[in-house]
Amino acid sequence: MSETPDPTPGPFPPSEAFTAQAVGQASLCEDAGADRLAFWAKQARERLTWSKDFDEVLDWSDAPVAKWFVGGELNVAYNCADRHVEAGNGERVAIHFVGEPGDEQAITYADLTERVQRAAGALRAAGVEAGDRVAIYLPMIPEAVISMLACARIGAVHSVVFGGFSADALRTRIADGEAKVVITADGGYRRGKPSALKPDVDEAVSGETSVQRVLVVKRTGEDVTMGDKDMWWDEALEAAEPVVEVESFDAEHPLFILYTSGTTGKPKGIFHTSGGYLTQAAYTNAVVHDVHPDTDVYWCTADVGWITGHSYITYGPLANGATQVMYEGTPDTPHQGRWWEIIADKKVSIFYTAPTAIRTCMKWGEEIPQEYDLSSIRVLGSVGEPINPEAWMWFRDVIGAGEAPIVDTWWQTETGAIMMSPLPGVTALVPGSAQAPVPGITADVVDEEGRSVPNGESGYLVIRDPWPSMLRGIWGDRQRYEDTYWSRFPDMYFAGDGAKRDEDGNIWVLGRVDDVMNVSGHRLSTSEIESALVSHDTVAEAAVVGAADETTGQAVCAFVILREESRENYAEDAAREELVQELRTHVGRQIGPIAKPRQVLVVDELPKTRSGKIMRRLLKDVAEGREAGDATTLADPSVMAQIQAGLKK
Ligand code: 6R9
Repeated sequence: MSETPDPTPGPFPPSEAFTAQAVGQASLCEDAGADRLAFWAKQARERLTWSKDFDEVLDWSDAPVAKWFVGGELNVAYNCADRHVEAGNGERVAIHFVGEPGDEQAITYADLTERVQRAAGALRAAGVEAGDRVAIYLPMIPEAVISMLACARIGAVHSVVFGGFSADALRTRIADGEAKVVITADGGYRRGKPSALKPDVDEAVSGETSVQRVLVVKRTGEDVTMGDKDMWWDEALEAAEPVVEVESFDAEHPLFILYTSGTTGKPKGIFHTSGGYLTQAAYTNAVVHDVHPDTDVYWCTADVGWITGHSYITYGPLANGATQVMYEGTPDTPHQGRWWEIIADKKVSIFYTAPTAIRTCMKWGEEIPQEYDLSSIRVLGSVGEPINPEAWMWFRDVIGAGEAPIVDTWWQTETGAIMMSPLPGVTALVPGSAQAPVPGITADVVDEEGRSVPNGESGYLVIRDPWPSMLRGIWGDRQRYEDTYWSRFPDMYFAGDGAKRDEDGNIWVLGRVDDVMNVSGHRLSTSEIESALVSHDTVAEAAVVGAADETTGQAVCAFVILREESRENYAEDAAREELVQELRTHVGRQIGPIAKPRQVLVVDELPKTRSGKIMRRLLKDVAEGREAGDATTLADPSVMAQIQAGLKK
């Protein structure tokens, strides 16, 4: 690296050697440019096995709900498991599982197929039929992937709920999707200790519920209470008749629901279907991550509870027949070199992670990864939030030996698969920018009126044409789907992100333009956390902002006003500090630990406009330690001075 940091490092063109072997070649862009629908039809036919070919590529007559590969039929689980065995690759490892305590499993495609068939049988025995919903609440263990594929095998719709979410969050997601069965575990390992999951499920399915059966994987062996609905996973699989037959489902058969934060308090059940989703997941995993299934070892560090885990652990890599690493725990257990140790041990060649993790590793120091042999690495990827050029350069220099291409992939739960990214064998890389839509996708940056902005200007990120893995809606709420994504600009999908087009035409995603925060690459809604805060007895009103944070990108900062009757009780510093800790824990319990505010500031007033809208922009200034900006539209302009004076006390 140079002595004085170059403000705009790069661009870095691919080496000739890399380009020569790359899966994604420049011809992709030409093909997609010449005939977009024919291009997608080709991807669908070449990458997937259909039991019945489709007769129409796209039906957009019910816009904005698309139908892709109309008339086609397939089985998603067969595409991710059985067919690789049939092709003679049954002995290839599908998943190298590494548990946090150090236990390992090498699961071949033959093993995976068998375990999925048995799990599908257990679901059937539990009364699950095609179209029924199954909630999956598991740690990062192979059963998470196996359960998802077991659902797909029999046409059931999975709804994976991140294991870090609370019982309350699980309950609302179960209720919204009316799940019939829950798949969970006694617990998982987290930071060197067993962390229980089953008690949260017990709470979530207590009282009135749609859930008829709970299947419990034994992972930690800790004591759990087994009630009437509960059955051990192993016993259920043992007793069940494996589902060996491969049933065909329509290309538009529902595959999963995944909840994500919106601008209102109620999480949105993003709904995806089969043929188009799997096509784009497989295609992007192949051409963006440059996966060569017979030689590469791929590792995506996401949790299956997020869309990244769905598309780039379960569906994309397994559809491609790749070998991947799956790791249960945190990067610093038992030591801060754990990830690099796994890379060296398993000879990981493609490593896909999040900027927040990269920045954390930077903080721990480059001596740690330098102790390990990372020479197997040849492609690096980033997802979840903008990656700052410093982190990009560190990632490439320290983890990628100064050579590995980095693919900065922009996409969303809603888009289902990668939408923008450089192609590692084609694009000259610009650190910090997702650069351009992948071939087949039409993204644009537009102004308030929906006109493309010229180079050098900023605007809103939109997608102009339907794409195969696009969401088909919000579960049970078509109107909300149309309002949220299709009302801001006519005939264009509005992603909720701001973006800039630089002088060379590269697109830089700037972050959300709505009330959604991005903490460590996880989406959180300000209003959801605000509702959690006001549900506490002492809180009258709350305002939450995402403040810039060096490691997590954004951090949750909350401003609360206490109820009249509580004020006196918390006038003293010590009592107030105790309350602040209690409120943090309260949010953690209501939503999940990731939503815990970094800071809770007790204030007497909140800055509001005359129409009563909280001016979060001003609170953000305070949370980020700046002098508050223009406060002239406040109903009471002295409020900001009061807040700042109060905080200095
Ligand atoms: C895959 C995923 C989506 C939001 C998205 C944007 C941000 C994701 C990004 C990025 C800049 C990238 N985001 N990738 N911003 N550069 N490469 O993260 O899905 O959890 O739904 O979040 O994340 O703000 O709108 P999801």
